[in-house]
Amino acid sequence: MSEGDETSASGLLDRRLFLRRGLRWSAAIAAAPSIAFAADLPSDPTRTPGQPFSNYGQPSPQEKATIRWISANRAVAGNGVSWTPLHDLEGIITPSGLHFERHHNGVPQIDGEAHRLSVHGLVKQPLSFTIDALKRYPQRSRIGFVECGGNSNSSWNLEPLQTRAGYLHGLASNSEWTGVPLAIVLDEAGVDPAARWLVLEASDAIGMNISLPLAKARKDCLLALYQNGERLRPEQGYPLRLIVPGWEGVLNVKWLSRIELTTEPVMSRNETSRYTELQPDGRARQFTFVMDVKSLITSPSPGHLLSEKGLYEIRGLAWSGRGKVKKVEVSADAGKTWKPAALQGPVLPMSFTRFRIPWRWDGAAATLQSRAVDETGAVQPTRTALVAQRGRAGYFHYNAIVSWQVSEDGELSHVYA
Ligand SMILES: Nc1nc2c(c(=O)[nH]1)N[C@H]1C(S)=C(S)[C@@H](COP(=O)(O)O)O[C@H]1N2
Ligand SMILES: [Mo]
Repeated sequence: MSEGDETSASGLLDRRLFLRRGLRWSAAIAAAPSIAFAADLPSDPTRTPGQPFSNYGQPSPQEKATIRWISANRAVAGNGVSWTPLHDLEGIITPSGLHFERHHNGVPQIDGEAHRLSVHGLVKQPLSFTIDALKRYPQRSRIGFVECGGNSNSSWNLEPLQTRAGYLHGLASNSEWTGVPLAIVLDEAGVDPAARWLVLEASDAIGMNISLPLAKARKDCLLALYQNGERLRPEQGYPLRLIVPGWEGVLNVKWLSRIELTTEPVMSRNETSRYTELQPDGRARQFTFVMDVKSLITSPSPGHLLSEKGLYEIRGLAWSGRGKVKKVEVSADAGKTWKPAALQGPVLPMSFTRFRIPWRWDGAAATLQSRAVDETGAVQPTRTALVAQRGRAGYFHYNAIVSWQVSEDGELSHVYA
């Protein structure tokens, strides 16, 4: 089927159909999902005043099922994750209260006034910054994702796990981060030409530490103070965290307190025993910093129900640690045929990108998939290709195509296709 065809055999429609023809959904579907304006609209329920003002707003109580899903490791206090409910969210910004969490030892309660960031090691002048001092430096904002290197790791399992899309792939969230470019602070301290690495260290109980190449630190990293316009949430690293665009979540050190310039990586737990894995040829993958191109359909997805045949908008998210998303294609027949989805702007580098495509469901069983391509030409692999390349010992960096099966009853489940 060519791109211009209105409907392919799998029911996917041209992504621009509605824009171009100015069609209304109700005109395009047999049974319109809307109901005509009727006389039985509820009457004005009350004339008494509503709720009072509040100092800090909360979601509607009716949305109480839109929550992070917590999987805590009971053996170590405060070690575990909570997942972003990607299947309930729209657009590209993750609300701060739903940003996924990965803590190794809980959320420390840090006094922002007493907190210091020290920069030392291979520098001309070791420096110590208060948060107030950092706030006086020039700041930048960037919208981008943080994704844990272990996101989606249950998909390495032999059987597909049945849960909501966000609880499979939601160790990834997207925010507007604002703070001081790390390069400015490094220049202030004067980096010794022998330095190649930064060792980052945090103020949580575990004293998390990890190494970052100097070139990346200078290129685009931010000492973030703000998230979605307000100061960082404690769970996201208040009062100061590092943002390392497009790279593994673990490098985005929260509660950041120390930066040491060195010639070599420190070889901490997070870059040796973790985030390192054996490949089929017996060699280990280490320092696999960049998060690869990835996408998934967030709606419809498991837990949603297609209540009747007819027209649906397939919606999803795509992102790449290498730059912008260039193309997302969608299949409704398990990958036999593909149709390009519309990318909703802004399409930003190293950020979630929202895609959409109309689909006419004929009531038969179908398998929905999305496949993203980034601006470097990297293509999201099939699960079979990823497992063939990486073997069965994989744990990190799972980015294969995700498949949702639609049953004749309109229920969705997770399958490997
Ligand atoms: N100090 C500190 N920084 C940390 C961690 C931590 O446990 N302690 N976890 C890391 C990991 S593994 C990830 S994936 C990201 C998660 O960031 P988030 O909790 O804001 O989503 O933070 C990183 N920074
Ligand atoms: Mo992580």
